[in-house]
Amino acid sequence: MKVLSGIQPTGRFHWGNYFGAIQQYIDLQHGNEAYYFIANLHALNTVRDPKALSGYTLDAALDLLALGLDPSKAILFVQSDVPEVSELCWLLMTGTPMSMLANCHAYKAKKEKGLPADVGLFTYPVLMAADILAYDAEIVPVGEDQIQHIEVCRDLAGSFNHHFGEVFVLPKARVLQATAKVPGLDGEKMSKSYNNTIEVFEPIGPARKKIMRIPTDSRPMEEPKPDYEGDNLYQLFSLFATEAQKAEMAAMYQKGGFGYGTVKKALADAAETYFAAARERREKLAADPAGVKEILRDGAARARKKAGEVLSRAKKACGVA
Ligand code: AQP
Repeated sequence: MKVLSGIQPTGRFHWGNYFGAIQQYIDLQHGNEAYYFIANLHALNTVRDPKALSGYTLDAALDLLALGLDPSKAILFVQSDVPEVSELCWLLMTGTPMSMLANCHAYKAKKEKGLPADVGLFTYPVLMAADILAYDAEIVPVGEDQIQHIEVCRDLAGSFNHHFGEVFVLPKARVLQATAKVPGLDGEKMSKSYNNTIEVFEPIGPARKKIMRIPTDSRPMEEPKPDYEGDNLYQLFSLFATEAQKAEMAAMYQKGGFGYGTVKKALADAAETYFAAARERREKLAADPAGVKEILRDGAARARKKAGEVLSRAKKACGVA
């Protein structure tokens, strides 16, 4: 299968990015033709500081490699290194109804809040469609928030195929039920814009402090808590725990007589252990930025080859080649 996904370098990756998307990238690099890119053109919609954007881009590559992305198995590259995608985006834009984009949630949310939105945000789903279609991707591993954009991609590809012949492969989203929407520290979706995240490689001290400050309900400690599955702390703990650890924690909630501090400490310990090896790998990788840039260059060359083929297929089909 051909697999593709992109992730924005708008800051450092958080637990939501990891469990919703990155973990899938790593699983799917085995036995598939996998393309993963750092979406710096999309990030330009929010990051307007050039130094920060290039810094986050390198950080994103370091994070992905440290977390287990293997460049001998998957193709890792930076979005702007494949200009064919921007050209393909134009071909798709010429047939995109305004109403379809006006309905997309990222744009709609800004409008509803009365915030000014630019054309980049409005057309974001078309660039995302080009990102996916350029590699004939069949599977797109993502979190729940991206399902709508993949539907837009399918609609645009279907409409292009209808007009010009079978050019594009229609992709499917791959969302893992258990981690489709990882909650943040406040129980809402974990998201940079809600300021409720814990970063994967956040220094241990500050990460622990954030965990210890997670708000909890005020039920007395003695009371059993049979509705533990809806508890934010329990949900976060489950991300890192084995089945046996989860069962033990569930039993504790059902029995009652504990303080939430116990759960917070268990969560902090589990998260620390979970990412310990990746943290070490990241330190080693960070000592060799030239090596990481070489991986990205090689990835871009391989990605351009595939994107070039698809672009020329699309251009021929619509009469501009
Ligand atoms: N909380 C989440 N649960 C599950 N999956 C998530 N993803 C993001 N947050 C969660 C998935 O991570 C991938 C990369 O997403 P992105 O590059 O679009 O990052 P993002 O969604 O912009 O991250 P934020 O923190 O939510 O940023 P803002 O606040 O700018 O929107 C995607 O597959 C996404 O589904």
